Formats: sequence, C-alpha cells, structure tokens
Amino acid sequence: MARLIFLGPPGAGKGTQAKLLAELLQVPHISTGDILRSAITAKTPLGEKAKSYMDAGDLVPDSLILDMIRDRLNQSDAHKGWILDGFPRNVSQASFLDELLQELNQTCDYAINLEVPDEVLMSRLLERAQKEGRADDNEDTIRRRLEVYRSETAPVIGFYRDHSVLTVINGDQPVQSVTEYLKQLVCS
Ligand code: B4P
Repeated sequence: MARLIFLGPPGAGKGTQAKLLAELLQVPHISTGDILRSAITAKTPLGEKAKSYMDAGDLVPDSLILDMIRDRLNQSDAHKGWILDGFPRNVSQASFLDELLQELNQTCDYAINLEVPDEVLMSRLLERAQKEGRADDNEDTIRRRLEVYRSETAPVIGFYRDHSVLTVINGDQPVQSVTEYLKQLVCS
C-alpha cells in the first residue's frame, strides 16, 4: 500500500517519476495534467473549459479540479494506493485533499518535492516542446507556469512540511538516479 504526492515546478520530473514508481508499486498514476489533456482531446465540457487556462500557463480553477479528484480517488483501483502527480497545486487544493482523505479513512505517506533550478526546467520543457509539441511548452508560457508555481504551488511545500510527510529530492540528476533514490525511500 502506498500513497504518494509528487510536488515540484513544471519540468521537475513529477510525471516522469510518478509513472515509473506507479508501475513498480502497482498503484494508479493519477496526473491531473493528463486527465485535463485527455478531456481537451476528447472535447468534453471539462476540456473546453480548461483549455484556455492551460494554454496560458495558468491553473485551471479549483471548481473544475476538485470534483475530478474526488471521483478519481473513489474509483476502486485507488483503494489500494495511488500516486498523485500535479495535485495539489495550491493550498486550497491541499486542504481539500486533506479532508477528502479523512473521509476515505486514508493518509498520505510521502509528499515528494523535486527541486530543480529554473534554467534546467526551461531547457527540459523546450526540449519536450520539440519532441511532443505540447501547446503550453513555449518560452512565454513556461515563464508564466514558473511564476504561477512560485506564487500558488510553492506554499504547498510548507503545508506538507507541517504535516511531517515532506521529502525533498534533488531532481537535477539523471532520471535513473532520482528513481533509485525514490525506490529506496518507499521500499525501505
Ligand atoms: P502538468 O501536466 O502537471 O505538467 P508539468 O507541471 O509541466 O509537469 P510534467 O509532469 O508534465 O513534466 P515532467 O516534470 O515530468 O500540468 C500542465 C498544466 O495543467 C498546468 O500548467 C495547469 O494549467 C494544469 N493543471 C494540472 N494540474 C492542475 C491542478 N491540480 N490544478 C489546476 N491546474 C492544473 O517532465 C518534463 C520534461 O523533463 C520531460 O520531457 C521529461 O522527459 C524531462 N525530464 C524529467 N526528468 C528529467 C531528468 N531527471 N533529467 C532530464 N530530463 C528530465
């Protein structure tokens, strides 16, 4: 049983590590970014509402995100554990999750914050732009996402430090080195 949250700025490796660890631990990888991108591709009402915020590098409003997370954590595959990637992204989302987990009689084992310098984040995301063509991976939008991260998401780190589940990891290392560190942390 494992319940983990991945924190960190855009490009820190949250999605990359969350996917690898979810396979190892056999728990669902729940990425709010992936859910939103699928909704945009499928042109659902959620996707239509979320698109302009994501394209601008802003957070999608909590009113669209919170029900989505409640539904996902209530699905049967999430009863045995989960890895949350990209959620919570502000303190009000973190408080919501705290209450939801109490309702579900669950606790979070680790909130993992991946630290990476801004210039490395920028170059990783520009490189991904060339490979995957994601609409929000252009220089102006990346700068906006980093600003939003600092003002809205970074305070979430303190929230989990106060709850004594925070682990800080240097994400400016090869993918495999970060994965090894994480394996030792969660499997020890
Ligand atoms: P996300 O999908 O969460 O995207 P992200 O922050 O850019 O990180 P991602 O996980 O994709 O990338 P990673 O660091 O793994 O969010 C996108 C948007 O969705 C947000 O801006 C927002 O609008 C919206 N959204 C999502 N969740 C929300 C929420 N809860 N509330 C409101 N809005 C929300 O990797 C980046 C690149 O680096 C990859 O190409 C990877 O290959 C590379 N990389 C990773 N680790 C590396 C390493 N160690 N060395 C070298 N390269 C590495």
